[in-house]
Amino acid sequence: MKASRLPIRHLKKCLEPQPRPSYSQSRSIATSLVPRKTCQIQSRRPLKQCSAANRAYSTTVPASQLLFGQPVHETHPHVLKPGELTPGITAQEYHERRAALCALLPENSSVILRSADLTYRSGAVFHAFRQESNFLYLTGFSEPESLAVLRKTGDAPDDYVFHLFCRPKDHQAEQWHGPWSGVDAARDVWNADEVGDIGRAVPLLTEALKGVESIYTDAERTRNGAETSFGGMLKLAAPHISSFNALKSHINSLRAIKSPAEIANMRHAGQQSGRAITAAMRRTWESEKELAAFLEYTYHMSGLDGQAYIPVVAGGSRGTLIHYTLNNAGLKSDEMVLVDAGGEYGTYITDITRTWPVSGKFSPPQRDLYTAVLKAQRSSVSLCRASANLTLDQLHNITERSLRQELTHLGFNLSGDAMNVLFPHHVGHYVGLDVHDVPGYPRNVPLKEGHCITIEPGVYVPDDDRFPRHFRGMAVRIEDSIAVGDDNPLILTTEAVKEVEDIEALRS
Ligand SMILES: [Mn+2]
Repeated sequence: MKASRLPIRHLKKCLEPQPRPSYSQSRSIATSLVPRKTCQIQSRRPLKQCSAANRAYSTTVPASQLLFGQPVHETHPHVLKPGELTPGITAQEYHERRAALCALLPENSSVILRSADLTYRSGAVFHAFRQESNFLYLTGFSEPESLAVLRKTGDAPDDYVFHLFCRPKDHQAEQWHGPWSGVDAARDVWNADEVGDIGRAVPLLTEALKGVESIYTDAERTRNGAETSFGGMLKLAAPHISSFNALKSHINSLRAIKSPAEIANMRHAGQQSGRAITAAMRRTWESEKELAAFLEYTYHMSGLDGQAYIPVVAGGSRGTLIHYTLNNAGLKSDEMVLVDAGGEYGTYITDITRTWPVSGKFSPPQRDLYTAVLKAQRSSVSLCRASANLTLDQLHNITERSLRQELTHLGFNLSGDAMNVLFPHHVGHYVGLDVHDVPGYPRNVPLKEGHCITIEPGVYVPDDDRFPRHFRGMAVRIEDSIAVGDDNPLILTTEAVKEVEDIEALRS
């Protein structure tokens, strides 16, 4: 992919300090701190814009002395390498994603992405902000109250204009709410071609959508029959457009296949999470809460962003409740504990489940049931390769057949709906930026290199007379996150041990 429409020397020329000094965060980022690769993307901007910017921003302030709404390399060199906008993902890769999306769309179309909203727990108490996943995937920009527009302008990979509208710097407001990045940084760090104050969204959108015939967006224009503020804004800005299309399936087809950098992030998340879970298995825990707290603490301390989702830490028969998340009961030494708890790194998640005996040693029935699930899990994991030419749905059926065979050997009567009772969920789902990634992307697609999925068979035995007494109330789930390879699966969570001998050896 060609990255540059403007030679570097032009960029450098337009970045030279100018005689009229004024405060600027942007020039020093571009000159002294953004690496060559990023500069190449910045040079996608036409020369006339550089010149215009040049007049407005003329003096340099080291970016490392500035505050942004999220880590940038200059302020957080321990988090981001030069050229990266989010951990592991470069500005170049974000540009390539935008270009790849625009290449899928017809002429004279535009993509509009609306950032996530800050949500409130009660009153003024807010939840941690998480950017809308497609917005994040295409921009790397993690702030609420933002709009991104991609305007396709031609057929070459570079032929699009990236507009990013966000909150302008406001020192008084930022004193209360914490820093945000501002309009200049949207251009100079996040490489938008056109930027503007989100407060002027209507005139900015009007300009951005000139000549556009169809819009691709998943932002709601109406809700419960009433127009949303986004819908109203679009009506004012582009009354001539009547062709609206869902964006999701187009982005899903890109997001479903992970790049090497994305897989590296997920491998890191899987490795650190796996190590934390193995460390947890070494110890005897008296309560679900302590075990959950240990994992969350260890994820943060090992450099991960934190937990990828509210974990399940379920002792004994609570493990039969698939989404048990109270995590507040005591643990008994003759029971197993089921832990579904993954960490997140660079906004990429890992999904992992292990089940082990609280005492560190399996009782004979615990060992039998555990081994049955492990055999089915291992054989399905080995099929996560393109050369097997299987879909997730087919893997589910294969896993169910192996479980059926194993459980029959253990004396289960599997007539009627027994398998649906014992194994009530699908064997897996896609993983990536989201735990259930690319929602709506079908599970009947043959798996290819770069698909990332989970394989997570489980058996949950209710207190029901038709099942052998010594298994009743037991729950076992074993889950790994896997990157599908051409001829081999890459198990992303392999550091979490799962063989019976390995689990028992942790306490000896
Ligand atoms: Mn899962």
